[in-house]
Amino acid sequence: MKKRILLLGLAVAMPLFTSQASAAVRHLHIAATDGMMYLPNHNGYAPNTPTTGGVDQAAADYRKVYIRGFCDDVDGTAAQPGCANMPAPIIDVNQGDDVFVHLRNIGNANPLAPVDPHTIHLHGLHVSTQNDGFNETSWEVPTCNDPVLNADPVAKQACLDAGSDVGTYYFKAQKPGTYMWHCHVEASEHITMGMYGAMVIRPRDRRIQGKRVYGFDKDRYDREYIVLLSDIDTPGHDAIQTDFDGAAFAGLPYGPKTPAEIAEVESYNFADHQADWWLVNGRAFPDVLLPLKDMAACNADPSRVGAAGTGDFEGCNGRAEGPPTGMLTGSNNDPAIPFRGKRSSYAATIEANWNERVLMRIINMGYQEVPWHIHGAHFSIIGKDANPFNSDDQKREQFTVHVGSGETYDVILPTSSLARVAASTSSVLIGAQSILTMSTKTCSINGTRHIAITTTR
Ligand SMILES: [Cu+2]
Repeated sequence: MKKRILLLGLAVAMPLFTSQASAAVRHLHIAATDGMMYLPNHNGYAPNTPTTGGVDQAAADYRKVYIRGFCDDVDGTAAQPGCANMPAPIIDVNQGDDVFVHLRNIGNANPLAPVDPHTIHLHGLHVSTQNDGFNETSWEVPTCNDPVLNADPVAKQACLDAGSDVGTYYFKAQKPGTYMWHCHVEASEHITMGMYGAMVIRPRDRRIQGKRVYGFDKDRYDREYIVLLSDIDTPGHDAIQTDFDGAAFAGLPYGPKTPAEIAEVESYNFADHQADWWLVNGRAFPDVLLPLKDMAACNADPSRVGAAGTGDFEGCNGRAEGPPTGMLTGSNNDPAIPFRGKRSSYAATIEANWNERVLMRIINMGYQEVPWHIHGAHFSIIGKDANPFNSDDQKREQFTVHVGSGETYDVILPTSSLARVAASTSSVLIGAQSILTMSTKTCSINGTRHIAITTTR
């Protein structure tokens, strides 16, 4: 009898082990809504590193900005209006997976903002037109949370019962590499408002999964980081927050408003986008030095719902501390799913040991080309736009890569390339920690704003 039980146990355990490694059917639930984020108005606090400890953050040091975005809907019912995270959760799947992305449009927390449909465009994937998220040639997901339906509970319930606020996108994960995804409704508005995130497809072979970008020995890495670049034009965010209403904007508690600022909000045109903040993983310097906030805990906090009807409520992006987030339940990034290798996150501080290979998945969702530069080191570009470079190109070492809008680069930095770390032989440095910090700084050259991407350690 004992033998039979043991055999049964083996028969059950083996398929489970195999299925975890091979292709899977994944259901990812994502909600579209609004939120608030914080941009640092200062240059000042001590960075929160393992050696300096905490930070001193005052509310007055931040500019609160309205965003549109996405958040993890967990089981398709969990998300609440106002939970938007920027960037959006990472879609992280394996080659061969059948991926169903269920988009639920839960509407706005801010009653002043325009009510809009949303979509998901999987940038770089070879999907059908129907699955492309370009609403003019396919379809869009409306919300049941609009003023008309909210005034008619019976009609609202019928809308919810019919599932009118949910749409499902499907794709077969094919080419490994780094991608991005975003809403494609009124793209110039919805993207710049924050509706975008990173996407990763990992090579199929389970023996190398999580350790190789494309499945080859030459793209092996020890740690991986998302480097999602974007920019913000705050008057556009103020315009959407108040539905282009200058008087409502003047009433918001974000410092004095000049007549010119009020006029800009009233007449704002997204075609005139001119960034005034530049972000790495949703953060402007010096906030890139902070650990990420625990978005799930923040969104569950009932006290963050602000004054009703004003359009000014508490946001979850920025300022606070907590474990890295941006993970999407049901993906490889879901902590509940066993996964070999280091997971990606939107953490903006790279920590690595001597003699490791650090992968940066660089994604540009902004309007401007960004020269990404690492001080005191050379790196190799091992792939671009989900295509591996050939061996000779991969061996060529560079210290800057120019990342255009809508492009992705996979870059590997061997920490052994870092100057001055190698005070002695590598064996002496085992256990020592080198911290690379990604940050953006703006500067003015001949009256034009430029971005300097710098790394310090
Ligand atoms: Cu949208």
